[in-house]
Amino acid sequence: MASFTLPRDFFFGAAASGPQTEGAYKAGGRIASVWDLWSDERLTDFHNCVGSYMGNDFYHRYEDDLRLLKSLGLDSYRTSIQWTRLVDQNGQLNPEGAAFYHRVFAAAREIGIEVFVNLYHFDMPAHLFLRGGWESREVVEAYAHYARLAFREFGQEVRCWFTFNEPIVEPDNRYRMGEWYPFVKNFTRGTNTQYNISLAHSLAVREFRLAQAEGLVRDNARIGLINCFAPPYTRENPTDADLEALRMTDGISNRWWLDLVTEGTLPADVLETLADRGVALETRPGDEAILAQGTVDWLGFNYYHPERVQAPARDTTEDGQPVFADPYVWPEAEINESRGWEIYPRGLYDFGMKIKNEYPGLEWFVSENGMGVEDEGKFRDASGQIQDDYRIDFVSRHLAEVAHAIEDGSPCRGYHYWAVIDNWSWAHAFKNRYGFVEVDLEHGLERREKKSAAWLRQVAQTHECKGE
Ligand code: BGP
Repeated sequence: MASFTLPRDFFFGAAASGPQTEGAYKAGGRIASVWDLWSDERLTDFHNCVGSYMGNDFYHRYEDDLRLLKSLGLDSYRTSIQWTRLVDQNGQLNPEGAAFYHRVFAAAREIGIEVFVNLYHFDMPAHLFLRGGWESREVVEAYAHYARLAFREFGQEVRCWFTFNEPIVEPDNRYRMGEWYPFVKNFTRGTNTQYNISLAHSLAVREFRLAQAEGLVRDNARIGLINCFAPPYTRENPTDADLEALRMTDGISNRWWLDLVTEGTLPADVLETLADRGVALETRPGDEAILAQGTVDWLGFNYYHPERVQAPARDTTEDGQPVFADPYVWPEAEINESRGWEIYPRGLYDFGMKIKNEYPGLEWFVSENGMGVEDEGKFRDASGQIQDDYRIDFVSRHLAEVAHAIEDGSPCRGYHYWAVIDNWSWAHAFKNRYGFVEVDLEHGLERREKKSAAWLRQVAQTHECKGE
């Protein structure tokens, strides 16, 4: 394991989301989400046919789970409000849903865990999805309305707010690559959903500032955006075409959001290339003024893997969709075989330097980082405990890069590990486990510490790791 020392005033916590933990999908007036729709229609798409219904039962166990996080030395917990739980079919506040989140926030406050609240984690209400989802301006307005209700309902209880988790993922997975329901493979439709999500984000920031100006949100509250800004790389000795692939990959996945949240604009060079390549954005008069309100107070960076690209073998697909880059497999890449993702801790340092140099003054934190491993049962020792030394190695190496970035002047304020307690993960369900704490599906979802939990406790409490 790697050694490092982190600042004293650096927060250390856990990240999760409502739809991946809560379960109780019909309790307390919750309405169906797009994930329930997909699960109802094609349950076999989900690993072991485990659909979106169960989470890890946080809905019933939140007090115990929060105590468990506290006992691990953690000081903060990011989760998301489920739009489907807080707001009913008619766009009105669901009092039972609101009461649940009030209880969760109160329980966290009581034991000294700060809650970070995200408003959207890929979980659109099904009825809005069926009315066009992110392709519809009506849905953009509905999201802004939901955000307004949330800020006003919990504004005195929450200090750290986020509009979206990984806003690039639904455009990519649902509309460009066709991997998630409704399995569309259309670059232009994907880019228009990305554009509409950018408007939705900006409208939510405006709602936040309005509520704060009215005294309904705490003065010291902050709003941010969380994204997986996968640092882009290309091959050594790149050609001009490789560099062009890098520019557009970085432009669409990273600079799009970074410019939006720091300048309130979208990158002109990217918009120009998209227009040249026939990707027509459905803009309306007044959009620029909306986007201008999308600047935030800080950023969350979800980091799992870098993005390596090279010049595409062809410029368009058979059906005429533009191709801007092909994946590049770095011969020296270290791969997490369970997930197929490259392990490259240095990406955290590189991102830290990019922020320091290109977006000076912008504070950030690692909002997700973690290692998902399939079939962890095979690592149990005689006592039944999972011996996950690989997780200690993974996290310590990433934290060493965070410490290095901070030493070199990047304003990184904290670290949240993804899924300290195992949870449900979209179509992969419970295939890859991320937790320092196991959730035993065979024994009533019982929580059991893995070997790495003791290591985490030590590091979270001391902000230090001495290595081996
Ligand atoms: C991030 C998401 C999380 C979580 C994580 C792990 O992109 O924000 O919701 O799922 O990835 O990925 P996966 O579950 O696909 O292995």
